[in-house]
Amino acid sequence: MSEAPETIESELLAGDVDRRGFLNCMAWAGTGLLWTMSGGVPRSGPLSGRQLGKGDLFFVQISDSHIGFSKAANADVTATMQAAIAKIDALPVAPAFLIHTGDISQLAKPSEFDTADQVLRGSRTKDVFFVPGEHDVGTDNGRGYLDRYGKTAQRSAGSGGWHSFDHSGVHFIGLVNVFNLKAGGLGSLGAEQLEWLEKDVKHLTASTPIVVFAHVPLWSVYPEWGWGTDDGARALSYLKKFGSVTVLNGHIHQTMQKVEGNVTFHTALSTAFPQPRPGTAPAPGPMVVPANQLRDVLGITQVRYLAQQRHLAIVDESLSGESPSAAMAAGEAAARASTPAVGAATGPAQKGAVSISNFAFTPKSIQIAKGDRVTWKNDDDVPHRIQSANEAFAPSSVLDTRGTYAVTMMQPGEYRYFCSLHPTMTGSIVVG
Ligand SMILES: [Cu+2]
Ligand SMILES: [Zn+2]
Repeated sequence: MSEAPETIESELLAGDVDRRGFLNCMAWAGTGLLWTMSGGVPRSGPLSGRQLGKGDLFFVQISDSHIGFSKAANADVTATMQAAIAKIDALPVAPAFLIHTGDISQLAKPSEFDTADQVLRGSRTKDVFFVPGEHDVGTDNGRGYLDRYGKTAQRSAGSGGWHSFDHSGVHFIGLVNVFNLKAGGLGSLGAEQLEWLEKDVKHLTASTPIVVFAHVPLWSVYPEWGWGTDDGARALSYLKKFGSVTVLNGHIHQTMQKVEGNVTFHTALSTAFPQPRPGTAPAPGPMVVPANQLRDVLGITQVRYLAQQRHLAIVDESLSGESPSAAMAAGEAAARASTPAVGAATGPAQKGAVSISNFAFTPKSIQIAKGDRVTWKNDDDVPHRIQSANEAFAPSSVLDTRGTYAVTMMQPGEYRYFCSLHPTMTGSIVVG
């Protein structure tokens, strides 16, 4: 082989940008999709064998492994996580480190974290930086996660596992936005972490490139599905002075990019299963695609920092090398076709029974008499957790599919509750 060919950059068409200003992966081509910024215009195109120069940095983001998940959308999430690691190990240049942007596990079980760690240890790249997803902290308020991964946090401000580090002149900040979620809200960073962030970046010069990574998107991707962070804008306000800010997120299991001023916001593919594109299905959650297309919708994200240009280039790559578009469309169509019409559900509801399905409580408001029980049953493929908005009753454990929880209400009144993993899911109990 002679010298590396020029990178071909093709401008995205206006139609690839939706009304919120996100760029969707329409221009996927060849082995992957390169997102880059050039003269203020986002461009994309296939990545050629661009080599690392002196001072350049190369790292890889993986996300949403959901080890422990075993349903129709992917019966073997360990195998696909292994395939992602094999893909990384086969790259011509070894990454300096990996970043895992959360939902390592499905239910935060020690055995699930063990399996994930074992897969990661198999990689030639040994350094991995983590932030948790809501699945990693939902069961035990993050104790297991923090015991295991909190130690990698350098200069951590204590409780939450957020941290920062420097590499090749780039300042990395791992933020945690999956704790203490409030009814009706989205992801949340909280005052303590925001204060820490303000201090953390104060001493840096404006020319320092910043990479922020966190599980739930810091920007409002689709609040209707909880895809955003309540105080994300405040975090970004502390980063205004910097010439280059790149925000890497997971959680939504699909690639999306938005460029606003000097901030480039990007979400990664999952290694476990896809989720539908915003608004294309009745609810978020694991999406079944044709089995032979599963590896089109799972993948990794390569990030190169080119020191000369002070520029980050982001490349998404599916496990198969194919574009995810066709598989996504097939999965979304199947999800729409299999959704029963509203009200056509399961016959007359049992007294005091609340069904959790498609990320909603049905009925949303349930009427019972004093001394009666309310029983929730999770009919979703996704775990949920019932929490009273004002601590009127104890929270449930994390309810996996078909899991149930019941409380007996002794005092008349209206009791609001929500899912502490998906706080946009709210409901109420009216005790007469
Ligand atoms: Cu939930
Ligand atoms: Zn998540």
